[in-house]
Amino acid sequence: MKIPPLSSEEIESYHRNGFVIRRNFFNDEEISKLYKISIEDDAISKNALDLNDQTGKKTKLTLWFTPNNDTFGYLTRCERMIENVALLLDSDAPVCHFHSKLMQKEPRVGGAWEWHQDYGYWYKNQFMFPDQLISVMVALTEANKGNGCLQVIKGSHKLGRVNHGFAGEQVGADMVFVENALKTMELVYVELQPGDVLFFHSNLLHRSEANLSDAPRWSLISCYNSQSNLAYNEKSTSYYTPVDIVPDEAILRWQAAGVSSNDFLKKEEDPALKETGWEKDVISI
Ligand SMILES: O=C(O)CCC(=O)C(=O)O
Repeated sequence: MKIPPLSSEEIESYHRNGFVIRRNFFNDEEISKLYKISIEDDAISKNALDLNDQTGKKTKLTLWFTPNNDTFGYLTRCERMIENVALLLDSDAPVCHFHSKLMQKEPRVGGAWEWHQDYGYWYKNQFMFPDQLISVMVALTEANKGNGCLQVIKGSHKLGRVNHGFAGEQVGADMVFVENALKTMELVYVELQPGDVLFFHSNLLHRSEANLSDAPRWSLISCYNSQSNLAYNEKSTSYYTPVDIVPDEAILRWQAAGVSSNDFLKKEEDPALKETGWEKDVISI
Protein backbone atom coordinates (compact mmCIF):
# COMPACT_ATOMS: atom_id res chain seq x y z
CA MET A 1 0.00 0.00 0.00
CA LYS A 2 1.39 3.40 -0.98
CA ILE A 3 2.33 5.62 1.97
CA PRO A 4 0.58 9.00 1.58
CA PRO A 5 3.00 11.89 1.11
CA LEU A 6 3.53 14.42 3.90
CA SER A 7 0.47 16.63 4.27
CA SER A 8 0.62 20.41 4.03
CA GLU A 9 0.31 20.53 7.87
CA GLU A 10 3.29 18.20 8.25
CA ILE A 11 5.33 20.25 5.78
CA GLU A 12 4.39 23.42 7.63
CA SER A 13 5.39 21.85 10.94
CA TYR A 14 8.80 20.88 9.47
CA HIS A 15 9.38 24.50 8.49
CA ARG A 16 8.21 25.79 11.88
CA ASN A 17 9.92 23.24 14.15
CA GLY A 18 12.83 22.05 12.02
CA PHE A 19 11.67 18.43 12.02
CA VAL A 20 8.75 16.15 11.37
CA ILE A 21 8.24 12.51 12.40
CA ARG A 22 6.45 9.97 10.21
CA ARG A 23 5.41 6.81 12.08
CA ASN A 24 5.51 3.39 10.30
CA PHE A 25 7.14 4.86 7.22
CA PHE A 26 8.81 1.49 6.64
CA ASN A 27 6.99 -1.73 7.53
CA ASP A 28 8.13 -4.56 9.83
CA GLU A 29 9.23 -6.80 6.98
CA GLU A 30 11.36 -4.05 5.43
CA ILE A 31 12.94 -3.16 8.76
CA SER A 32 13.74 -6.74 9.75
CA LYS A 33 15.45 -7.27 6.39
CA LEU A 34 17.50 -4.09 6.82
CA TYR A 35 18.38 -4.78 10.45
CA LYS A 36 19.50 -8.33 9.61
CA ILE A 37 21.79 -6.97 6.89
CA SER A 38 23.10 -4.27 9.19
CA ILE A 39 24.22 -6.76 11.83
CA GLU A 40 25.43 -9.49 9.47
CA ASP A 41 27.04 -7.65 6.56
CA ASP A 42 30.83 -7.83 6.43
CA ALA A 43 31.21 -4.58 4.46
CA ILE A 44 29.34 -2.70 7.19
CA SER A 45 31.45 -4.04 10.03
CA LYS A 46 34.75 -3.79 8.11
CA ASN A 47 34.08 -0.15 7.25
CA ALA A 48 32.79 0.92 10.67
CA LEU A 49 34.52 3.94 12.19
CA ASP A 50 34.85 4.50 15.91
CA LEU A 51 34.70 8.10 17.06
CA ASN A 52 35.43 8.95 20.68
CA ASP A 53 32.94 11.11 22.50
CA GLN A 54 34.19 13.46 25.22
CA THR A 55 34.19 10.69 27.84
CA GLY A 56 36.06 8.26 25.59
CA LYS A 57 33.00 6.14 24.77
CA LYS A 58 32.93 4.96 21.17
CA THR A 59 30.31 6.11 18.70
CA LYS A 60 30.36 3.67 15.83
CA LEU A 61 29.14 4.36 12.32
CA THR A 62 29.60 3.20 8.74
CA LEU A 63 29.26 5.92 6.13
CA TRP A 64 29.04 5.73 2.35
CA PHE A 65 28.32 8.31 -0.33
CA THR A 66 26.92 6.61 -3.43
CA PRO A 67 23.78 4.54 -2.93
CA ASN A 68 24.15 1.36 -4.96
CA ASN A 69 22.03 -1.57 -6.08
CA ASP A 70 21.72 -3.09 -2.64
CA THR A 71 18.99 -3.11 -0.03
CA PHE A 72 20.21 0.00 1.81
CA GLY A 73 20.68 1.69 -1.58
CA TYR A 74 17.06 0.84 -2.45
CA LEU A 75 15.86 2.23 0.88
CA THR A 76 17.62 5.55 0.28
CA ARG A 77 16.53 5.70 -3.38
CA CYS A 78 12.93 4.54 -3.02
CA GLU A 79 10.03 6.67 -4.31
CA ARG A 80 8.54 7.21 -0.88
CA MET A 81 11.77 8.63 0.49
CA ILE A 82 12.65 10.89 -2.43
CA GLU A 83 9.10 12.16 -2.91
CA ASN A 84 8.94 13.32 0.71
CA VAL A 85 12.46 14.75 0.83
CA ALA A 86 11.61 16.77 -2.31
CA LEU A 87 8.59 18.22 -0.49
CA LEU A 88 10.80 19.52 2.33
CA LEU A 89 13.84 20.87 0.49
CA ASP A 90 13.75 24.50 -0.55
CA SER A 91 14.33 23.86 -4.25
CA ASP A 92 12.66 22.35 -7.31
CA ALA A 93 15.93 20.84 -8.48
CA PRO A 94 16.36 17.04 -8.39
CA VAL A 95 17.11 15.39 -5.06
CA CYS A 96 20.66 14.05 -4.63
CA HIS A 97 22.04 11.76 -1.95
CA PHE A 98 24.94 13.30 -0.01
CA HIS A 99 25.71 10.33 2.22
CA SER A 100 24.17 7.68 4.46
CA LYS A 101 25.51 6.47 7.76
CA LEU A 102 24.54 3.44 9.72
CA MET A 103 24.65 4.44 13.39
CA GLN A 104 25.53 1.50 15.62
CA LYS A 105 24.93 2.38 19.25
CA GLU A 106 25.83 -0.80 20.96
CA PRO A 107 24.43 -1.73 24.38
CA ARG A 108 26.40 -0.10 27.24
CA VAL A 109 29.28 1.09 24.99
CA GLY A 110 27.59 3.28 22.36
CA GLY A 111 28.85 6.83 22.90
CA ALA A 112 27.11 10.17 23.03
CA TRP A 113 26.81 12.82 20.33
CA GLU A 114 27.44 16.39 21.41
CA TRP A 115 25.04 19.20 20.56
CA HIS A 116 25.56 20.16 16.92
CA GLN A 117 23.93 21.16 13.68
CA ASP A 118 24.70 19.00 10.66
CA TYR A 119 25.35 22.21 8.76
CA GLY A 120 27.93 22.99 11.47
CA TYR A 121 29.98 20.29 9.71
CA TRP A 122 28.75 20.83 6.19
CA TYR A 123 29.47 24.51 5.88
CA LYS A 124 33.13 23.42 5.97
CA ASN A 125 32.33 21.50 2.79
CA GLN A 126 31.12 24.89 1.54
CA PHE A 127 27.56 23.86 0.81
CA MET A 128 25.82 27.11 0.09
CA PHE A 129 22.23 26.66 1.26
CA PRO A 130 21.32 24.93 4.54
CA ASP A 131 17.63 24.89 3.53
CA GLN A 132 18.54 22.58 0.68
CA LEU A 133 20.08 19.94 2.96
CA ILE A 134 18.13 17.49 5.09
CA SER A 135 18.83 14.42 7.22
CA VAL A 136 16.43 11.51 7.49
CA MET A 137 16.77 9.14 10.44
CA VAL A 138 15.21 5.70 9.94
CA ALA A 139 14.89 3.70 13.18
CA LEU A 140 16.02 0.08 12.76
CA THR A 141 15.50 -0.66 16.46
CA GLU A 142 13.46 1.12 19.09
CA ALA A 143 15.04 4.43 20.16
CA ASN A 144 14.09 5.73 23.60
CA LYS A 145 15.55 7.81 26.43
CA GLY A 146 17.17 4.68 27.92
CA ASN A 147 19.20 3.75 24.85
CA GLY A 148 20.20 7.26 23.82
CA CYS A 149 17.56 8.45 21.38
CA LEU A 150 18.07 11.68 19.48
CA GLN A 151 17.24 14.93 21.28
CA VAL A 152 16.39 18.05 19.31
CA ILE A 153 15.74 21.69 20.17
CA LYS A 154 12.44 22.49 18.53
CA GLY A 155 12.69 25.53 16.23
CA SER A 156 16.48 25.90 16.65
CA HIS A 157 17.05 25.70 12.88
CA LYS A 158 15.80 29.30 12.84
CA LEU A 159 18.91 30.43 14.75
CA GLY A 160 20.95 29.95 11.59
CA ARG A 161 24.34 28.26 11.83
CA VAL A 162 26.07 28.70 15.17
CA ASN A 163 29.81 28.34 15.71
CA HIS A 164 31.21 24.85 16.14
CA GLY A 165 34.47 23.68 17.71
CA PHE A 166 36.04 20.42 18.82
CA ALA A 167 34.33 18.04 21.25
CA GLY A 168 36.33 14.80 21.56
CA GLU A 169 36.65 13.54 17.97
CA GLN A 170 33.37 15.20 17.14
CA VAL A 171 32.47 18.77 16.38
CA GLY A 172 30.17 20.46 18.85
CA ALA A 173 28.11 23.65 18.78
CA ASP A 174 29.10 26.64 20.91
CA MET A 175 27.41 25.82 24.23
CA VAL A 176 26.54 29.47 24.91
CA PHE A 177 24.12 29.37 21.97
CA VAL A 178 22.84 25.92 22.95
CA GLU A 179 22.16 27.04 26.53
CA ASN A 180 20.44 30.20 25.32
CA ALA A 181 18.30 28.13 22.96
CA LEU A 182 17.37 25.74 25.76
CA LYS A 183 16.12 28.66 27.86
CA THR A 184 13.49 29.58 25.29
CA MET A 185 12.89 26.56 23.09
CA GLU A 186 11.58 23.10 23.84
CA LEU A 187 13.88 20.09 24.19
CA VAL A 188 12.27 17.08 22.48
CA TYR A 189 13.34 13.45 22.96
CA VAL A 190 12.70 11.78 19.62
CA GLU A 191 11.51 8.34 20.68
CA LEU A 192 11.02 6.11 17.67
CA GLN A 193 9.76 2.61 16.95
CA PRO A 194 11.44 0.54 14.24
CA GLY A 195 10.23 1.85 10.88
CA ASP A 196 9.51 5.37 12.12
CA VAL A 197 11.34 8.17 10.35
CA LEU A 198 12.52 11.61 11.47
CA PHE A 199 13.11 14.28 8.80
CA PHE A 200 15.25 17.11 10.17
CA HIS A 201 16.68 20.39 8.90
CA SER A 202 20.46 20.75 8.60
CA ASN A 203 20.50 23.61 11.14
CA LEU A 204 18.42 21.84 13.79
CA LEU A 205 20.45 21.52 17.02
CA HIS A 206 20.55 17.88 18.13
CA ARG A 207 22.47 15.50 20.32
CA SER A 208 22.15 12.08 21.91
CA GLU A 209 23.24 10.46 25.18
CA ALA A 210 25.37 7.34 25.38
CA ASN A 211 23.54 4.03 25.25
CA LEU A 212 23.73 2.80 28.84
CA SER A 213 20.97 0.23 28.36
CA ASP A 214 21.11 -3.45 27.43
CA ALA A 215 19.40 -2.80 24.10
CA PRO A 216 21.09 -1.77 20.84
CA ARG A 217 20.04 1.49 19.19
CA TRP A 218 20.61 1.25 15.46
CA SER A 219 19.47 3.67 12.84
CA LEU A 220 20.25 4.80 9.34
CA ILE A 221 20.72 8.52 8.78
CA SER A 222 20.54 9.48 5.11
CA CYS A 223 21.40 13.03 4.13
CA TYR A 224 20.05 14.59 0.95
CA ASN A 225 20.89 17.71 -0.99
CA SER A 226 19.26 19.58 -3.86
CA GLN A 227 21.22 19.52 -7.08
CA SER A 228 21.02 23.33 -7.05
CA ASN A 229 23.09 23.44 -3.83
CA LEU A 230 26.76 23.47 -4.76
CA ALA A 231 29.54 22.52 -2.36
CA TYR A 232 32.88 24.03 -3.24
CA ASN A 233 34.93 21.88 -0.88
CA GLU A 234 33.44 18.43 -1.37
CA LYS A 235 35.20 15.70 -3.32
CA SER A 236 32.49 13.05 -3.42
CA THR A 237 30.19 13.17 -6.42
CA SER A 238 26.87 11.81 -5.20
CA TYR A 239 25.80 15.13 -3.62
CA TYR A 240 25.17 16.62 -7.09
CA THR A 241 24.05 13.42 -8.84
CA PRO A 242 20.25 13.09 -9.04
CA VAL A 243 19.04 10.00 -7.22
CA ASP A 244 18.15 7.15 -9.55
CA ILE A 245 14.75 6.47 -7.99
CA VAL A 246 13.54 2.88 -7.55
CA PRO A 247 10.03 1.61 -6.74
CA ASP A 248 9.19 1.13 -3.07
CA GLU A 249 8.92 -2.67 -3.61
CA ALA A 250 12.64 -2.85 -4.47
CA ILE A 251 13.53 -3.01 -0.76
CA LEU A 252 11.79 -6.35 -0.33
CA ARG A 253 11.51 -7.76 -3.81
CA TRP A 254 14.76 -6.99 -5.64
CA GLN A 255 17.64 -9.38 -5.17
CA ALA A 256 20.55 -7.67 -3.45
CA ALA A 257 23.48 -8.38 -1.21
CA GLY A 258 24.73 -6.27 1.70
CA VAL A 259 26.02 -2.73 1.25
CA SER A 260 28.06 -2.72 -1.97
CA SER A 261 29.23 0.88 -1.99
CA ASN A 262 32.72 1.52 -3.29
CA ASP A 263 33.05 4.86 -1.53
CA PHE A 264 32.87 4.16 2.17
CA LEU A 265 34.32 6.95 4.27
CA LYS A 266 37.69 6.08 5.81
CA LYS A 267 38.67 8.12 8.80
CA GLU A 268 42.18 8.82 7.56
CA GLU A 269 40.91 10.05 4.17
CA ASP A 270 38.98 12.95 5.59
CA PRO A 271 37.84 13.85 2.05
CA ALA A 272 36.15 17.16 2.57
CA LEU A 273 38.10 18.75 5.31
CA LYS A 274 41.74 18.14 4.62
CA GLU A 275 42.18 21.53 3.02
CA THR A 276 40.47 23.37 5.84
CA GLY A 277 41.91 24.43 9.15
CA TRP A 278 40.15 21.59 10.92
CA GLU A 279 42.13 18.74 12.41
CA LYS A 280 42.39 15.71 10.25
CA ASP A 281 40.60 13.46 12.71
CA VAL A 282 37.38 15.39 12.37
CA ILE A 283 35.36 13.98 9.53
CA SER A 284 32.51 15.48 7.61
CA ILE A 285 29.65 13.49 9.02
O1 LIG B 1 22.61 8.85 16.07
C1 LIG B 1 22.79 9.70 16.94
O2 LIG B 1 22.62 9.46 18.12
C2 LIG B 1 23.24 11.07 16.59
C3 LIG B 1 23.78 11.19 15.24
C4 LIG B 1 23.97 12.58 14.84
O3 LIG B 1 23.72 13.49 15.55
C5 LIG B 1 24.45 12.88 13.51
O4 LIG B 1 24.84 11.96 12.80
O5 LIG B 1 24.46 14.06 13.12
